[in-house]
Amino acid sequence: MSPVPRGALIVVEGLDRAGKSTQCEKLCRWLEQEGRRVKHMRFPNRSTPIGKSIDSYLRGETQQEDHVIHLLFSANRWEAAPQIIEHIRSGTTVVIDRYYYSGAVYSAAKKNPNLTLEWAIQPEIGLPKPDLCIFLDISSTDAAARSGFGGERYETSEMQKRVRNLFQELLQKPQNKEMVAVNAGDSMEEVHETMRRLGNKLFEGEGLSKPLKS
Ligand code: T5A
Ligand code: NA
Repeated sequence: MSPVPRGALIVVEGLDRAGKSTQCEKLCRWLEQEGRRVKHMRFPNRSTPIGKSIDSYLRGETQQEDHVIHLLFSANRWEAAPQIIEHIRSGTTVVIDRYYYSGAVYSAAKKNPNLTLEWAIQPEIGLPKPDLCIFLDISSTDAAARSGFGGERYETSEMQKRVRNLFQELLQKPQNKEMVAVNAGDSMEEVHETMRRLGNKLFEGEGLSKPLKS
């Protein structure tokens, strides 16, 4: 009997209001229609004890030292890692709304001189590596045309500009070949179509015959 082919690990990243949640939903529905088993996850996962601390920090209800909150975001992924690995092993494709790319860039964007992009990526090393990371890129003008910023920490245009530059820096790194930028300023349907094309390319390619990397 041949083993069950593994699922894919697909991450959707981007700036606030880029349309990550909208596109993750659409992608999951399409994958299901294609007959694939799909698990939709998101980070931060605010439902665990660690996630609850992150949630109150994001709402501005509690303070955390920059490194501490960074490590909590990372721990929130590590606590889900065994589940991600098990889904993929058993043939389920996992679609994740934000992952360690957000983890690295939002912390590095704070301009704490002791918290560089290089430092920020260290605790993420060893987590399951995505087969595809779709970066939904949106200009501040296009983002401003969407509903206003919420009241959460990081939702300021100055922070978003730094976050965008750092995402661009990640895209250029040779070790991040799985990252693809998609213009999130297009219509929802156009963005979805581009993502379906990237999905098809992934499932038709050789990548999924190889084990999941970390
Ligand atoms: N964070 C996160 C860290 O600092 N470290 C970490 O490790 C992680 C994982 C929480 C915050 O935590 C930070 C980053 C964040 O600041 P969150 O809970 O994921 O992040 O919340 P957000 O990502 O901020 O959710 P957003 O509000 O940014 O929204 P989405 O998911 O990008 O966008 P979406 O789909 O909800 O759409 C936003 C609006 O735009 C419309 C939608 O209808 C909606 O109204 N829209 C479009 N309009 C026109 N054209 C399109 N193509 C559209 N697509 C969507
Ligand atoms: Na979202």
